[in-house]
Amino acid sequence: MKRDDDNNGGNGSGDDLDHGVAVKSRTKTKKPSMYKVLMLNDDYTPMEFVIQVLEQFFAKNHDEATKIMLHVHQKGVGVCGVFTYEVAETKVNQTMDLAQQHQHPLQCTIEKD
Ligand code: TYC
Repeated sequence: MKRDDDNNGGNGSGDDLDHGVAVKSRTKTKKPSMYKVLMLNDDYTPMEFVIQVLEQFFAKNHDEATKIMLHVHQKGVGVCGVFTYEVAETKVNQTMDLAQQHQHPLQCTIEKD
């Protein structure tokens, strides 16, 4: 999908309509960089806890959460979602805080997409 970034209403020329006066107004918008939240496998965190985290903080349904958890369990690492930096950071903190409260060693990290 093409974006009309130059805030001139999309006439494409960056100026006003054709009345002989060119008035440029251009405010460039930039798409934010996106970041993956990765979940790491360990030998101790219960599978059901990982599924609960994926449902609670990453808005996955039970089937999606189970699939991601099993992928991490088998491959060692998996993607929970892709977010702007602040959102990714919040989800990592929520996950690690809950894991710590339950004394599970679950780890997740952020990686630039
Ligand atoms: N390997 C864990 C177990 O067998 C389950 C697990 C899955 C742990 C994914 C962490 O990110 C994880 N109980």
